[in-house]
Amino acid sequence: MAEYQNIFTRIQVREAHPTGVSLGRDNYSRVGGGAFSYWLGKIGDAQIGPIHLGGTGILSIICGFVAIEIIGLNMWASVNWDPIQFVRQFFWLALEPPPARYGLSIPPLAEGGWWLIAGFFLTASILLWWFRTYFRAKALGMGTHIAWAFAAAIWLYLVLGFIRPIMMGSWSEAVPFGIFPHLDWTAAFSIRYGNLFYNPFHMLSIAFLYGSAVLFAMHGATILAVSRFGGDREIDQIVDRGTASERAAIFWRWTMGFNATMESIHRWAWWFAVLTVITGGIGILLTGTVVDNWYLWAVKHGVAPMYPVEGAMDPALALPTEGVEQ
Ligand code: 07D
Ligand code: 07D
Repeated sequence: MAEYQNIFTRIQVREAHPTGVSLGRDNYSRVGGGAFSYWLGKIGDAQIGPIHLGGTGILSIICGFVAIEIIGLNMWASVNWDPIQFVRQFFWLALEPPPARYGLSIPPLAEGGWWLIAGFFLTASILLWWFRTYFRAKALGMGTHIAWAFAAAIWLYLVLGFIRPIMMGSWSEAVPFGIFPHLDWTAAFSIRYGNLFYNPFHMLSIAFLYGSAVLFAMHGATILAVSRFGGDREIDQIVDRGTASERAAIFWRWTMGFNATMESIHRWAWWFAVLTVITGGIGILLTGTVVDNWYLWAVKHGVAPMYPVEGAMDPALALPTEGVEQ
């Protein structure tokens, strides 16, 4: 049976890859042909490697490894070094930040000291990886859009675990390491500060998050739909607008009256994704520092109604409706 193919479906070539343009002193990163994977070829390029690690890459991996070791060993110690319990309870295990009484001082290792050290190495690892995205892009003569989008995510990460705790004067404000413990922290944070839903920057962050999903779906679908006309060659379609780009544009004008362009859709996507974490970071930074209770803030600004002093009923206490199984 013939395999479904369009220009988008790549034929998997098995030979030494072309060396391409000269990269000057970075040419050495082209050494080796890498390996080929048939299955990776189904979801992306079949070629794996060669990978460029460089100084920042190696240091980043070492720091990341140290952070994961500290987190993992602390979690394992918390179940008395029982390997079975470590696996069974893994999702619930945590390495918690220091208790509030230590403020921003250095606590004993077992009372948050390890958390501080792990946080240091994780942050070093993430920042070193950032430099890698920046300098690898420069080496290829690319723009640095990826590095700046990553920087936006790092902004939220730093607000959550570093900047806001410092402004609040206590490491205890920061997020614990652990799968479910960090969800508990997220829920507790919302309740402690009067329901994050009323934080307008949380609202904005959600709008950009949902918007990112919608834009990604619209763009992915549009390009797939016109790839039979060469639409996946997006750059060709920008310089010399062809039938694919034309149809895609007409489709969106027909259905919603307006269309992005082959170029602008990528700016829409970039800004929506980046603004999710930028607005999110602003929202978290304001919480507890400028606004102590988002519900009361919303009442004050006419966003939410005040609960009636009397006559409000807890819905959980309402009598069961007839016919509804309890
Ligand atoms: C798909 C790219 C790949 C990345 C993956 C994540 C680790 C952690 C470490 C056991 C989309 C790799 C995971 C390296 C293992 C230890 C110590 C990205 C993709 C697959 N969260 N969060 C998850 C992180 C925060 C929240 C999952 C990190 C805030 C909610 C995963 C951070 C708040 C839910 C995870 C971080 C918050 C999750 C899947 C850092 C508010 C979920 C993530 C460094 C923003 C979901 C059990 C994913 C879940 C989930 C990682 C921060 C809320 C474990 C690394 C403090 C409500 N978070 N998170 O796919 O299933 O991302 O949790 O800031 O429901 Mg989280
Ligand atoms: C965490 C950026 C840092 C990540 C980095 C990655 C590694 C691993 C691994 C390679 C995610 C480092 C990576 C170390 C590498 C491998 C394998 C990005 C991060 C640098 N909320 N909420 C958001 C919704 C509620 C709460 C944002 C929805 C409740 C808190 C988002 C709902 C309560 C915080 C969002 C909802 C609550 C948030 C996150 C619905 C809980 C935040 C955006 C429908 C009961 C965060 C301003 C993001 C924020 C945040 C969505 C409900 C609490 C838009 C849809 C009311 C405390 N929430 N939320 O991209 O910015 O995160 O808030 O109910 O801190 Mg929320």
